Amino acid sequence: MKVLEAPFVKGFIRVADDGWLQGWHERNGGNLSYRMRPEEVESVREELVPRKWEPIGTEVPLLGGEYFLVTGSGRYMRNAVIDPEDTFCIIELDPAGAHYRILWGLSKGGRPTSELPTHLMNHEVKVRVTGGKHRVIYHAHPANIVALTYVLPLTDEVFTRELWEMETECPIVFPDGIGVVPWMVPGGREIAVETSKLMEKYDVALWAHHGLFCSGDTFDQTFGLMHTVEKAAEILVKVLSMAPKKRQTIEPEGFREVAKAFHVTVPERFLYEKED
Ligand code: 2HA
Ligand code: ZN
Repeated sequence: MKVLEAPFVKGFIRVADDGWLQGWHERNGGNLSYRMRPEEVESVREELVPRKWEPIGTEVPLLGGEYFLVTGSGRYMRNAVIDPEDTFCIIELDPAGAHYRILWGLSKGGRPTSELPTHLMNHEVKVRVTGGKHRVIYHAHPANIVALTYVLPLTDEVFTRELWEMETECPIVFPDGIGVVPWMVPGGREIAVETSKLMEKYDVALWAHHGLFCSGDTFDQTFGLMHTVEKAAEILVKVLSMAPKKRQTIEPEGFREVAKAFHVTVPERFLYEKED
């Protein structure tokens, strides 16, 4: 099969384009990666031609020998539909998980996203904690959630609780909550280490004054998670813009009832009592 005919590639392009249409990917903002299944690798093998081994910039030994579809450094999500061959690439990792080589894509040259260390370290954590269920890591720059990082305290507890209160579905969509990384220089190992620590317990990591990382098992689920968090953030921005204080909201007991009705566990540390 040709790479561009493969269903997982079509799913990848759809997320890139949907994110662009949402306004989450100004210029070359954001990046996406997908951990391929062995049968997906075999299905496109005819088109895979190895290039040079390059250092990843971190080590991900658990992912040694795995293949990923990943967006390119400096590439624009809005071009995924019209120029897929030059917007992303398929890479293979060496057995130690320290080097990668490109096998397909980035037809005009270049390398995978500058956030490759964060993508791969997040994948490695998720392989371990989900038993390989999660395959998608998605980074975007949605405006409302980023705006909130200038006005809310940068704690997991406050961000989780304030977003949960904005939509009854939130604690069902992300019952584990969301983690917050304070502002750091993007694009390297240090921010990758901090983000992957949060991915041990959350599927959403917020980079202050920058954007969001989401992890999930399918493209639909991962895009839907990003969309839900940003929608809740948009509502919160509207609420904070209308009044200094909420007149009424969903109370801790309400979240406990939702958890029971929808068979999810919501950690009590997010259901703290608020001062008036
Ligand atoms: O430009 O989003 O974080 C790609 C990015 C870097
Ligand atoms: Zn970014």
